[in-house]
Amino acid sequence: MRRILAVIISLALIVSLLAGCGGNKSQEPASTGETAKTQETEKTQESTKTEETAKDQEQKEAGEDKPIIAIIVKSTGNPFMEKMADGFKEAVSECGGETIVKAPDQPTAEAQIQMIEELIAQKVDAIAISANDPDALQPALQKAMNSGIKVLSLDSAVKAQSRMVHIQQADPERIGRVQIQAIYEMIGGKGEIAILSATSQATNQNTWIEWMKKELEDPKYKDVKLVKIAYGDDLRDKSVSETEGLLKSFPDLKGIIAPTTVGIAAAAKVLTDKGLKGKVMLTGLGLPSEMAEYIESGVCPWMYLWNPIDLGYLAGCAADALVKGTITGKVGEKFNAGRLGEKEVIQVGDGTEIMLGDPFKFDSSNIAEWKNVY
Ligand code: RAM
Repeated sequence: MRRILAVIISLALIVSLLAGCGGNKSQEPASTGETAKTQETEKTQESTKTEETAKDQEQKEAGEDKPIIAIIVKSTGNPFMEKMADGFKEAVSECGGETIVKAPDQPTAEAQIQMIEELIAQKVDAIAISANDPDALQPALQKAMNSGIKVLSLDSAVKAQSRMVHIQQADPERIGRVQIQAIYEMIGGKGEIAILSATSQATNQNTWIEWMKKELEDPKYKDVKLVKIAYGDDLRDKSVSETEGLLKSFPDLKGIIAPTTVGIAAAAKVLTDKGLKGKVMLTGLGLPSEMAEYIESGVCPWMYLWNPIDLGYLAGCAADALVKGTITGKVGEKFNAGRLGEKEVIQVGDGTEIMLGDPFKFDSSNIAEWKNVY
């Protein structure tokens, strides 16, 4: 019986390796999201702590060593995070592993720390995290690494000392600068602008905002004034009230940049409801599925993003490569990221990263094509 079971497991393993990690389903550029168009995201059952522990036990008894790979997103109720987790599950499943998805109710470091502690106790093989606060997460993540868990961040980085590698969506300098260039063009080169961000501790938004400020130092922006950075915490209601607050406090406001998919959708709704289309311009980072109506109406003439499914998928492949020892997170290492092709670990600042691609511009000419993709 044991022998038959072993043969079945080996066959399943070979099939999954050919289909996923080992194979190369597509060579499409990651940032175009073309791959996601043709490929339905495979749904792996979300796992609870108890289910996984029982499964882990069963697998050990059967002599099978299936990697348990966890992802902690910023918070629940954010469609970008859901799509990212879908891509992650797809990759882990292709690689023959099991995924645990953890999503805190609120986008706080405290909630994420509690989840890291739970995953350490569960003895998972890897943890991928999108950070709500890089400083606060450091001790818990170091504890995880010291206990032998492979740790990586994606989307919103943790500190270089708290991870083995970070999965970067696109060059942060380009993401930051391009949003200032866009609002400058939209408001005709002068006037007050504001930023509606996510949480005040989010690594990714804060890095992009630093690059926005650097871009604003160019003398060409001498007539553009950044009046406020507001934080909607990636919560829909708070993002709505923060947008309303900006409009009230700055009656001459000409433009809003929201470098968060939750923020931009909330701001677009407020501007639409208040009839401010064309009076207060809007750009930033948005999901085509949530923003299509506002791009088509002209409330947000154009915006940027990358494929969140591919971002999660790349992190899932990288987590598997770390667990299997194909990579250790050192510069110059290469691995096969399934349908995204070969990827390389590069040095950025004091840590290493794996890059997905370029930010993609969505406007009225292409939004119809993308609104059903992600
Ligand atoms: C929100 C989150 C996420 C960010 C996107 C652009 O969904 O803050 O971290 O990458 O926006």
